[in-house]
Amino acid sequence: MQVLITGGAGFIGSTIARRFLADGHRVRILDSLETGLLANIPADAEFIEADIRDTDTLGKACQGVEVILHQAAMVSVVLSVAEPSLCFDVNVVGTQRVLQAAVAAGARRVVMASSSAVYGNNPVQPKREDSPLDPLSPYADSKLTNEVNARYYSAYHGLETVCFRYFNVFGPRQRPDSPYSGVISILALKLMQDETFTIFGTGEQTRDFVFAEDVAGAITAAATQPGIRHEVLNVGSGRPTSLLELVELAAAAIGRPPKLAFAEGRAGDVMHSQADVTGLAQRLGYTARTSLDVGLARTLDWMQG
Ligand code: UD2
Repeated sequence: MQVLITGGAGFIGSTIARRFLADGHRVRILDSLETGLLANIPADAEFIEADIRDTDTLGKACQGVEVILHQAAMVSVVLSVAEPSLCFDVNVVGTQRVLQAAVAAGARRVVMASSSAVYGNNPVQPKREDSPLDPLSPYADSKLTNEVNARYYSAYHGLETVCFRYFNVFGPRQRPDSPYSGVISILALKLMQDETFTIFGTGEQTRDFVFAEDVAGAITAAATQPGIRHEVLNVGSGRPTSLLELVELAAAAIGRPPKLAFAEGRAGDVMHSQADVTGLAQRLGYTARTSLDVGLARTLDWMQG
């Protein structure tokens, strides 16, 4: 089938692109290259450099497309707090345009990236899709609004929609070069360079780390499964790992003791985050398979070139 991946030059989008090409699908990528990289785009994919808010180009990019895998977004929570209007414009207006363009072009389905951020500081563990929501940033707010919009497009325009609440996604091609990069990419780089890794808080906070190729597997199921109208599903491993455990695993994989420093916890950091993944298994028959050890080893291999 022909798919369009918005944000396909990004870390997650380009992992999805590789998976769909390997499965024999035709892949078109639309990306502004704001945070995505040209080097991430597979040679066999068609590439259009544009922002999702550019309705004319978006409309053309949707022509002949059966399923849209919408990953483009402003992805930084911290940036969203500094620039809430820009976050709303890119994430909410941009996503509304993707949904509208999908309907106009006759696309069947949109699978889009939401976030565990919608749960905020809700202390319930693991988080179920029907757990209370507590969006605490413009970013979380934008992702929740997109879920509501997707439901509307499904109910009133017959567009099939799947919203995936990603937990902490990691893997090859994740950028370690910003202070807000995923913790695994930062930690791996520090260990490899024998530099000090700073733990914010006690290190006892837990996260649900899910390997990007498993996310691509879940997206494949979401794109191909018949009989979907509107779904909102967690995408995680279902397992909590503390930061201290993560450091130990990564250091063992690299074979060098870590140099650690501790600093005050980040403002707004949630203490524990774990996905209930039964929804994903029941609705789409998919469960993430890659263990943290294996995923870490593959990420480190990639970083070491
Ligand atoms: C993740 C998402 C974010 C949002 C949020 C919702 C990533 C990269 N970010 O943020 O987009 O969806 O979940 O809750 O997946 N840490 C350190 N040292 C470092 C960097 C991080 O100790 O150098 C800590 C950090 O304070 C946090 C944990 O590691 O406790 C994970 O940090 P993160 O930035 O990878 O992801 P998170 O969960 O804050």
